[in-house]
Amino acid sequence: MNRIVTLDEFIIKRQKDFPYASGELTGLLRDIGVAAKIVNREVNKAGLVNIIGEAENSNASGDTVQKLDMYANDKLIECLKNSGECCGIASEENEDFLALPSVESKSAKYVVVFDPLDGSSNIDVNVSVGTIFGIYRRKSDTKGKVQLEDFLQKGTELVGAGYVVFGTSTILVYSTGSGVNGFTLDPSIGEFCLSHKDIQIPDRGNYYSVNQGYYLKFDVEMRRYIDYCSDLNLRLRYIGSMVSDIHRILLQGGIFLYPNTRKFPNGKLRLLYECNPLSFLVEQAGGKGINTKLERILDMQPTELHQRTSIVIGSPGMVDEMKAFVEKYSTPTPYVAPTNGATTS
Ligand code: P6P
Repeated sequence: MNRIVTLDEFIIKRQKDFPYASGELTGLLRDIGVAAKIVNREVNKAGLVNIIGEAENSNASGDTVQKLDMYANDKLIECLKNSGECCGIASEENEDFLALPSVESKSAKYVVVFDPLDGSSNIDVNVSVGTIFGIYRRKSDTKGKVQLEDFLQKGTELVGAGYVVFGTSTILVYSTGSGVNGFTLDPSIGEFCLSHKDIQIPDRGNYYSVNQGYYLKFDVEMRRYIDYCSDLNLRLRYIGSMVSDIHRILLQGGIFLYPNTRKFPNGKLRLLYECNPLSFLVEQAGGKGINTKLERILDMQPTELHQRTSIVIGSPGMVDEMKAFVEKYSTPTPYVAPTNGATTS
């Protein structure tokens, strides 16, 4: 039987691999691990405690906020204050970013973006949900307050990212830029234990993940690619919780698509705290994440906290294949001559 390696032990050991690491990121990751355990405790008994059901308010994106979302949001913020390594957070559940008070007059170097409970519409029907987080080094002067620019950073600037899937078991998967590792919570000892070492996404897989209900609202090239997946007899799996769909694809291969639709012309999913952290992880595991304009997700320059994007993410061989469909079938935007009388060369 393999020796148990806890998340804390792994984080500390990995810190030694970075000669200049001073422990701040270690403290931050441990805070997130604690928050995950606390949220797990409530998610596991959500059916028993009166925290299920729609809260009276909605979040910045206009989604109805489930009480468990708010609970998870509050716990993550509370835990991120512990080590004093985080100076600000941006959450799906908060309209604006939050500056966190300094602890023991530390000048914290990091900000954290997160979706506290992704796929929360699944809560009432006991289907898996998840937390997604991304960690950036702040850009603004550490002597001053955290600024919006600290959050509007490209995904390539992430120093760490991860997710927690609250499913048949609770698994925390993260990367700080040197590979992806997964830890399963052992409730009997209250520890996340290394269970998925150095995750590598297969080049291809038997799954494709898309909301088939919007098929007729997708652009033609997307519909052609989805037809192609169906022709290949790939299996359609779509949970309605991105983090759960991506977890399957990370382990078994496949492709997840949320293209633009008429209702969401720029895509529905959020760039900062859904697509960037998950694309960082998938790329670290050897996969790819692009938008339907074929731009690499991590290269996109965010312009607002709750910005949305289309996304196609997963096995590299399958993302490349989808790109070929877009290049072959997308109808180029018709050229409209300038009407100001200027001559076109
Ligand atoms: P739809 C959950 O609300 C979420 O943000 C993702 O986790 C999920 O993949 C997607 O939206 C589901 O959206 O429009 O298919 O219900």
